[in-house]
Amino acid sequence: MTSLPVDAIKALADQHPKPPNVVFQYGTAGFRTLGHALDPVMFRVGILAALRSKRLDGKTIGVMVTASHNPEPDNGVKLVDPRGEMLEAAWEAHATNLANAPTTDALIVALEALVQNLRIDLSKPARVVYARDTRPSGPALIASLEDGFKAMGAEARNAGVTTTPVLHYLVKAINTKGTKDSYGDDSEEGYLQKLSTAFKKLVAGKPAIPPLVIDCANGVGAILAEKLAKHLGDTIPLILQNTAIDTLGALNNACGADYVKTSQKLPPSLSSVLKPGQRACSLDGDADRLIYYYLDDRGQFHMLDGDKIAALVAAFIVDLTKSAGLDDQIQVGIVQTAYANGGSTKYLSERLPVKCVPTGVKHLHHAAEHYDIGVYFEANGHGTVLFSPDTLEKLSTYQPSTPAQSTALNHLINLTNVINQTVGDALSDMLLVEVVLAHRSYTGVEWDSLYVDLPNRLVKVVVADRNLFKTEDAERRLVSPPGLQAKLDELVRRYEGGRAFVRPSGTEDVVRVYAEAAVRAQADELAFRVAGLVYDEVGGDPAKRPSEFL
Ligand code: G16
Repeated sequence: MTSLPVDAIKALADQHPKPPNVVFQYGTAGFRTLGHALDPVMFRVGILAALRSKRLDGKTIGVMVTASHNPEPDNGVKLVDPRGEMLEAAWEAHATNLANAPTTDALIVALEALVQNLRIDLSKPARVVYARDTRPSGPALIASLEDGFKAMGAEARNAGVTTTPVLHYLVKAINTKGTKDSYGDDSEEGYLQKLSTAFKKLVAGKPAIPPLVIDCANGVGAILAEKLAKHLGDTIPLILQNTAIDTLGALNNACGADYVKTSQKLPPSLSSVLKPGQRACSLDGDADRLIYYYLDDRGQFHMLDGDKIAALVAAFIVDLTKSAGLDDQIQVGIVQTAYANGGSTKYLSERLPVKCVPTGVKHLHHAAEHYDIGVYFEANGHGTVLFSPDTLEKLSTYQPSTPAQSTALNHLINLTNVINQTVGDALSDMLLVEVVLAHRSYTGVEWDSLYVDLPNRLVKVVVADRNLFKTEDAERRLVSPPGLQAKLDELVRRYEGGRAFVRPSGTEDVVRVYAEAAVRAQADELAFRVAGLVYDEVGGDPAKRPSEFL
C-alpha cells in the first residue's frame, strides 16, 4: 500500500459517524468518557494505531479498551508504544485531531495531512495487539476498533479480556521476541510464569507467608488474580474478594483502589472478611493500581498507599545494592506527583533524590528513566520500578566477591523479573510488596510506621468547563483562572502544615482538589474551602456547591 486506502476508510467511517457538538480529548490515560459515546473514537484510534505501527517500521502497537478506575458506564481507549510504554506525547495531539474530524471527508483530509507531515511510509506493515477489560460496553467498542484495523489492512492480534498491564507486557514481549532483550513469552501465560517464577525464587527459604486478601474491584483483575493464584500455589495464599465481573454496576462500586484511596475507608464488602492485623489490598478496574491496608487491634483502618509502597520498595532496593557492593555504581531515585503526601516526600527526600512531575504515569515513567533504578508511584497506587539498560547490563556482568554479595545480586536480578517494568501493574506490585515484607519480616504495622502520613483530603468539583483550569510547577500552582492561586495561597497560610492544589482531571469531567494539614479536621476544612473557591470562581450553581463541612 503506497497511498491511503481511501475507499475502504470511507465505507467504514460512514458506519462510525462523529456526532456534532462533542469534543474528544486524549487525556491523562487516553480517551475516556461514557462508553456509548466512544464508537467513532474507537474506529479512528484503530486507524491511528495502524499508522503509528507503519511509522515505526511495522513494530507492534498496543490498544487497550478500558476506563480503569472510572465507573462502569464510562469506557476509554489508550495506545501503547512498542517498548510497552504510553503513546509518545506528540501523537496524543494527532489522536485528538482525528477523533474530532467532523465528517468522513474531514477525516480523510486529516489522515492525508498526517501521513504527509510525518512522512509515514504506507508500504510498511501495520501490526497491533489489543485487549479490553470487563465493562459491558467493551465488545461493541472492540468491534468499532476492529473496523479501523480492517480499513487499514492491519495485522491485528486480539488478546481478549485481560488487564492493562498484561497488554503493556504483551506489546514489549512481541517487539523483543527473539532478540537479546527478549522480555518473556508473548502470552498471558508467559506473563504469569515470569512473575510467579521470580516471586518464588525471591521468597524461597522465608517463613510461610500469611494469606493475603485481594479486593479485585469486580473487574478484570479478578480473572488474572485467579490465574496467578494457581501459579503461586501455596507460596502465598490469596483470598480473592469482589470478583463479580458479570454483575451489572458492580465494577469499582464501593470497592477497588480508587474507592479506598479517595474515601480512606475499607470497602464495606470486606468488613466481615478482614481480620485485625491481616494484610489486604485493592486493585482497580483494570488492575494497574494497588492500595494496601490493614485493621489494627482496635479495628481502625490504616491505608498503605502508593507513597508507602514507594518508601518500602525503594529502601529495600537501596539495601540490596549496598549488600551487593553496587551502591557506588547504581543510584536509586524516586518520582512522585503533587499528590504525594508531605510526610512521604519529607521521609524520602532525606534519603534519596526525589523528583515531582505532573499527574499521569507517562510523566513519572519518563522521569524515572533518568535514574539507574527509578522508583515511581502515584499516591493513588499507580507505579512501578524501572531498571535502566546500563543497570541491567551491570547486574548481568557484575562479579560478586562474597556469598552475601552474590545473594543480593540474585535478589536484584529476580526483582527485575517480578516487576512489570512497562507500566504500573497491581499484581506485579503486589508480589513486589510481598517480597519486601517477607524479607523484612514486616507486618502492615511496621511498614506503616516508616513515616506518618499528614491528614489529607481529595475532593472532586463539577464545573461547566474544566479546561478553564491551567497549572504550572508540576501542577502545584494554578495559572488560570487568573487570581485564583493568590486566593488559595491566602487561604492555605491560615492552616498549620497546610498545602493544597487544584488541577483539572484528565480522566473525568471534574476539577480535583487536594489538601493536607497537620490535623485531620483542618485538612478536611481546607479541602472544602478550596473546593468552594473553585466553584465560586467559575460561577457554579449554588445548590451544587461542594459543602460537606461548610
Ligand atoms: C489514570 C492515569 C494515572 C492518573 C489517574 C488520574 O489512572 O493512568 O496516572 O493518576 O488516571 O488522573 P486524573 O487525575 O487526571 O483524572 P487509571 O488507573 O484510571 O488509568
